Amino acid sequence: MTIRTAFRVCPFCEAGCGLKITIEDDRITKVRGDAENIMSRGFCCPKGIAIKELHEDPDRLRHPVIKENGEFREATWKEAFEKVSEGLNNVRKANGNDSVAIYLGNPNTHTMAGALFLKPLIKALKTKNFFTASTVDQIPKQTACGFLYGSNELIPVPDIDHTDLFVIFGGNPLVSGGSLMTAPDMPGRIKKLKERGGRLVVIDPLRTRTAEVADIHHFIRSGTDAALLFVIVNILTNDFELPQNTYGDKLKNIDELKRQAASFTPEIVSVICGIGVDKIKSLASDIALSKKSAVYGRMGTSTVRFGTVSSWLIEIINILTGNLDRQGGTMFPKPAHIPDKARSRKGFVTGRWKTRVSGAPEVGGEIPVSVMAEEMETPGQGQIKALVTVAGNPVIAIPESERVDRALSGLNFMVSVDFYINETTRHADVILPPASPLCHGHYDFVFHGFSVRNTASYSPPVFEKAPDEMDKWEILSMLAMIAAGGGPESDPALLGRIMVDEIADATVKAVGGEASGVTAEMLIKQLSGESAPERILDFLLRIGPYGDAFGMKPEGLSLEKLLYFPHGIDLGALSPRLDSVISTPDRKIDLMPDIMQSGIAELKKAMLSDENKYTGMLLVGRRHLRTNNSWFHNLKSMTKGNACTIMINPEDADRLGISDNSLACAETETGKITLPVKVSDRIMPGVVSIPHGWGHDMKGTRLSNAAKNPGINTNRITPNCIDPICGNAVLNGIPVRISPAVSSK
Ligand SMILES: Nc1nc2c(c(=O)[nH]1)N[C@H]1C(S)=C(S)[C@@H](COP(=O)(O)OP(=O)(O)OC[C@H]3O[C@@H](n4cnc5c(=O)[nH]c(N)nc54)[C@H](O)[C@@H]3O)O[C@H]1N2
Ligand SMILES: Nc1nc2c(c(=O)[nH]1)N[C@H]1C(S)=C(S)[C@@H](COP(=O)(O)OP(=O)(O)OC[C@H]3O[C@@H](n4cnc5c(=O)[nH]c(N)nc54)[C@H](O)[C@@H]3O)O[C@H]1N2
Ligand code: SF4
Ligand SMILES: [Mo]
Repeated sequence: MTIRTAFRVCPFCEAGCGLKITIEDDRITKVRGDAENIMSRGFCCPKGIAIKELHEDPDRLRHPVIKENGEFREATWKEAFEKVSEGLNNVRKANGNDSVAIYLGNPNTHTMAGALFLKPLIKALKTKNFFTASTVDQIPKQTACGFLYGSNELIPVPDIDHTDLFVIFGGNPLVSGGSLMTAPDMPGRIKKLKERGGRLVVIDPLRTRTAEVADIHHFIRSGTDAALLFVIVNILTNDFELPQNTYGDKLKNIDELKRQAASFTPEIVSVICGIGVDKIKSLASDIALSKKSAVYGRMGTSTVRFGTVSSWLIEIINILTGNLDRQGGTMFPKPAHIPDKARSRKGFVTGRWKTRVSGAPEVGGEIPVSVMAEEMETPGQGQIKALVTVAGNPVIAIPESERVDRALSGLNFMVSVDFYINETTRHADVILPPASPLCHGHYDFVFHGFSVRNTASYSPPVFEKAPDEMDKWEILSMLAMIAAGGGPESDPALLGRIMVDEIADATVKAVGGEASGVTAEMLIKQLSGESAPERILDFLLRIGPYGDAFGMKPEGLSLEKLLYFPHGIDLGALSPRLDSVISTPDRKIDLMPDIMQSGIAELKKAMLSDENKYTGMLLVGRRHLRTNNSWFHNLKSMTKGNACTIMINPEDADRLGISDNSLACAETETGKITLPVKVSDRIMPGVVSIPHGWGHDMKGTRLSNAAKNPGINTNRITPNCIDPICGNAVLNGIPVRISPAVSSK
């Protein structure tokens, strides 16, 4: 028997914990947290351990499947790509480029293939109908940061390891692992924060696990954070002396900001958000008086009606207190693969085009998933008739999910890159499954950029894929080449070579062209790495800010060096770098971007005028430690102790005649669902909570374990409402009617 140990960064959430995997004769016998990993130091959660189950899950597709007479059958890759080529080309030829849409799901951000090989695919498709899970997630934060700092990629992260006061609005990092804040071992980090005398404040309508370990938890009525944040801005600008000269003359428009904030007083907003006047005042003064504070917001402040305004105000608070770009505040990481180059100063714009049916604005090149169904249903030039999905489950993930489901069933052609036949991919004509995550290497191109510490880490493949399997990057290359007019017989390695050539040419240009004595061939010859993603990574690391500059700085980073450090390389704490990254045309921060004005006007109408105030029940979502959006319910260990229930406060339950473990109905303008009740004082009165990602009872899927305990999809009743500034879906703070249901027993 041969026994070996492999180290692998977990690809399932943004924390990126190190895993230690023991393998005996090609079988995984143990998965544990890697005690030596420089970021996670042995921490991992049950999802990381479940990588073994995912690897071994018999339902996970090992071969492409093609639908024939309504049933999937196994096919060869050749057959599958021929069918894709024919399907996509027929639709495009007959209806134009926009008739083919693409939807990218969340796990793309967790693979090298997703980070590198989707861009060429999107470019080759030449479609305006480009959708991602960002518009049911973080796009408000990206939009706010885009307008403030000039790029939607410039999102500061809370420096949790050095702050004195960490304030979380609508995030539950103890369960989610943290989002747009890569900080594995959140329990350990919070413990350390407290040990050094720091404090954690959580604002959430649910007493979450994170709220439980907080020094202060405020229940907030969902959807009202924007008003509360405005009060804090009002108090900060009026009652406190703001730090002078922190940003030199970089800040613009503070007077207009003050003017807008003036309408929001603690007395008015207290009634709206449900937090007492004194508590609001002391929250504001704590933020103002702490030497170092980091205010942070996630899903609860993004996926709400005023998500962009809330996300913007969170940045504003960090700026007003001088905490943006300072240790212990919020900072911009410096990942190893992004060269320090002159940044574009074009600034950030949105709305370069509008969607065909309802005129929703483009943001960052994409359009909101909330309009996907209507763009499929509505006839006319540009109607979506074919869809490519990559690592996504929009039938579960997006509002008005039953309508999305119907819309997908009406398409002329659909291809999915996924290893499950789930609620979405069951509509596909062809499913192209990438090999198991353990068969490809991993470097976090996305989340090294949101890390609370600068680090770099590469995990080589743990297993070789079977000869008849394809890696995700190869599948995406094939799709890109097919979309670009190449045949189904293309060589997937070709695109990788082209991409390496392009980076080499740009690098040579940046050093002054071949006159400098450097040629593309010289650089390419020195690359190491077996696959295209590895070679691209090696290139980017070597020209990156810590790189070996192709031997000119021998102590610098390269792929080879990363391979020597299986537990990761520490590149140091975050340090101030606003000056070098800010990308606005005048290099200033406009505190009051014009685009916010319409949102503020709406906010005032909805919250400050009596006739528009909503006082009924509100619905919010939640996450469980043993879930990963919609796709972990097929793993047995992930469904233990984890149920799809509606959580309701005892006060509301009594008033409505609903008891624990009974069934209740939740009804919105979109639909009605019935689900088991959990009565709990963890949820505040007036708000109910239902987890998302469930609803695995649809015909035609191949999710045998998930189907045993299907739960119900909350997005069946999520109305199709968007944050008008960036088109993000409203998933929290939804008006809902709750009533007892007759038990079906
Ligand atoms: N275990 C697990 N981990 C995950 C995932 C998963 O499904 N399961 N999903 C991953 C993904 S894709 C993401 S984006 C991240 C999300 O990461 P987080 O945002 O940290 O996770 P959520 O649990 O969605 O936390 C949102 C919180 O906002 C609260 N909330 C709802 N409405 C409001 C409101 O109006 N105001 C305030 N202040 N709070 C509100 C909810 O009660 C909830 O506790 O998690 C990632 N990690
Ligand atoms: N009501 C409500 N709705 C929500 C949310 C909420 O909080 N409330 N959260 C929203 C958020 S934050 C998100 S990010 C979305 C998630 O929505 P999506 O990203 O659309 O869906 P997931 O459930 O993450 O499904 C991911 C799919 O990718 C596949 N997959 C996993 N790894 C790989 C891989 O390496 N390659 C390929 N090709 N496929 C892979 C899985 O099999 C699964 O089918 O849901 C959103 N929807
Ligand atoms: S916290 Fe996230 S990265 Fe860490 S083991 Fe769990 S799922 Fe994996
Ligand atoms: Mo997400």
